[in-house]
Amino acid sequence: MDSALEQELQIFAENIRLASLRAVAAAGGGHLGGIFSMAEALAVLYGDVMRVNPRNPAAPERDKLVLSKGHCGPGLFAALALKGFFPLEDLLTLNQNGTLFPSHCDRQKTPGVDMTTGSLGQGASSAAGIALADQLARRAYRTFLILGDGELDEGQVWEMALFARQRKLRNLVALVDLNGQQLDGDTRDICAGVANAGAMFASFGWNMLAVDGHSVREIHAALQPAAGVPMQPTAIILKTIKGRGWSRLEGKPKVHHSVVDEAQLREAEAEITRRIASLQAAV
Ligand SMILES: Cc1ncc(C[n+]2csc(CCOP(=O)(O)OP(=O)(O)O)c2C)c(N)n1
Repeated sequence: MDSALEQELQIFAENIRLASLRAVAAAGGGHLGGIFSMAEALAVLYGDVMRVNPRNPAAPERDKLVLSKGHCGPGLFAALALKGFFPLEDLLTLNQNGTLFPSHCDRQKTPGVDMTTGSLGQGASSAAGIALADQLARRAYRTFLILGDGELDEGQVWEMALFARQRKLRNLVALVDLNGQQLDGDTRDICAGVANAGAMFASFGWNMLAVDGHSVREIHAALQPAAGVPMQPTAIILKTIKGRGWSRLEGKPKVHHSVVDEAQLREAEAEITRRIASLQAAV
């Protein structure tokens, strides 16, 4: 990856944070912790890796993404808006009556959203089904599945892991946002085992890679098709920090859901836009 692309993707990630922050603030609240922790992953996927067309969002010939931690939908909507699927300002209707942007992902409402999610675990099975359909139709496209680490408590994820290995879904890539927190506490206090998500996927017969989930360079390298072993699905463990990118949330406890008032919005906007300016100046 050249440094121009690295810089572009870092800025993309910050703009995902900024746009989802504004949408969540307008809606009165939302899951910024888990949105901010996956911003770099979304930026790499939509900024360079995924073959999608904003003018033809439902074409079968495209890569697909299932955001199984569907409560983080505003992060995905921000990435899609920045990619040109719909105007950025439309995100400010988040969660209002008649909006195309509900708080959780809905494939029947939002162009570019490939699966309806929100009930944790279910998106895993949906993603395996989509990947299987592409495999059977001999379409050479990949399905990306974003899972939360708390979500790994769901048995359905591990049924999917067995199934995907059995069906040799090498076109399926799961990205685990290992931010160490879930709704009501640290994962280590609730289901400590999921901290070993990489070893768990490997033991289920998956190709496994672990990267710094805030390094666009490392994520980009892990997402290259050659990084996967043939005939196996791939799990990429993203080591992340919940709330990354806003000092009020980053690395703090209980940042699963946030209500953002006017002063806090200005504070977060200032932090993020300062980083964007310094990234732009670094050329
Ligand atoms: C089946 C199911 N049980 C409970 C919930 C409520 N819930 C919403 S988010 C969440 C925590 C998810 O934690 P994690 O997967 O780690 O997401 P992240 O920290 O990345 O936001 C829970 C329990 C749900 N959406 N679905």
